Amino acid sequence: MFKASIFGLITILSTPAIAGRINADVNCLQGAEDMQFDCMFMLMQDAAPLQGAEFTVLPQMPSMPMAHNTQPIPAMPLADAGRYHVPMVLDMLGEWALKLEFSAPQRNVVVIKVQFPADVTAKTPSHSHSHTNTHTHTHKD
Ligand SMILES: [Cu+2]
Repeated sequence: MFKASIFGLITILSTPAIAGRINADVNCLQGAEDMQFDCMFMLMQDAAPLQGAEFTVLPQMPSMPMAHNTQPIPAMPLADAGRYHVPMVLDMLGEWALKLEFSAPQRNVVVIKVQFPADVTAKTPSHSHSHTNTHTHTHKD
């Protein structure tokens, strides 16, 4: 028992610093076409802009899980640190959950709910478990 806890402590100390949760803000602007939106994601991790992230965005409608056949859209990094652009074409307005699936800097999933078109800015919910769709979105304007 004693040996086990010492081993555990050593393991924790020798593990490189574990990166914190990714916080995402999104601001979607009306694009040139009616149902086209230009979404700008601002990513933070460990209180710094997250650079070099690789992720896709899958728009889903929580109220109609099977109704929309959407595909993940790759995010393109912008010159500003921690900012990424994702062009999106939706086939319906309403509440969408944008599922960010990260492959770098580590595998991670973050979900942001956005109301199109009424509310074009949204933040990650303030608690974790962001890979589930059970949380509610609170606005912090
Ligand atoms: Cu729908």
